[in-house]
Amino acid sequence: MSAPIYPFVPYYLDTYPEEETIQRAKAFYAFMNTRRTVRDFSDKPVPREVIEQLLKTASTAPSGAHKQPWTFCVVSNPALKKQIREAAEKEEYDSYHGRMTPEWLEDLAPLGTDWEKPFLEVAPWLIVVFKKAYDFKPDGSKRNNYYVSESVGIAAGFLISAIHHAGLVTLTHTPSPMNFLTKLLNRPANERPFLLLPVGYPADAVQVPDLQRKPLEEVTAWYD
Ligand code: IYR
Repeated sequence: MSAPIYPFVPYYLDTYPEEETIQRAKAFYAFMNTRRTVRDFSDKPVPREVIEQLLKTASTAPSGAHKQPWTFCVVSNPALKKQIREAAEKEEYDSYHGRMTPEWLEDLAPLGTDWEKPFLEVAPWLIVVFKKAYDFKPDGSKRNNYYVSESVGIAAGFLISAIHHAGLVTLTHTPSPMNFLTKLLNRPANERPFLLLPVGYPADAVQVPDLQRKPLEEVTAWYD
């Protein structure tokens, strides 16, 4: 069976005069530039409906051949969060005590991270993003997905932006290796853990490292 052909429909997008376009670009930058990775969470609850809406936004991301090769596993169950924390900390302990190179540890030192991950229990929600290497057809055979990491990375970016827009915080946690998440969340063979995003309110009087972002000149090359 070949894939269905989409009918094409008109697309209407609001566009703006040049000055307003500039103002909108500036305003969005100013907003996004207030986003920070936060590692200390409040245990204040966040309604499930908020998380549902954030995930709908994430799932608007473009993807290779529109395969949408992602599953967002959403964990609020305290016992499961505890299991995830224990398994993540076990891996992280080994990483920080021998698996990471001295150079890597030196690069991380200014951020003050370590193997302990209390946010995995304190944050009201954990979103574990899985990428689908392939899909299953109704007969159980495999159907390929394309640019899976790119697609899921973009969806994760949308999700992080949506979290920020809702006045919530997150961090991109990548315990390594991550296969314990496949087991604990009972995921099928075609899914691989990609990122773990705790979501919640920041802890009272939270602090973040005073880091600077590279200026535009350092991150761009122009070919006029
Ligand atoms: N995954 C570990 C280590 C870590 C690695 C990088 I690169 C970071 O930017 C931050 C942490 C951890 O979560 O602590």
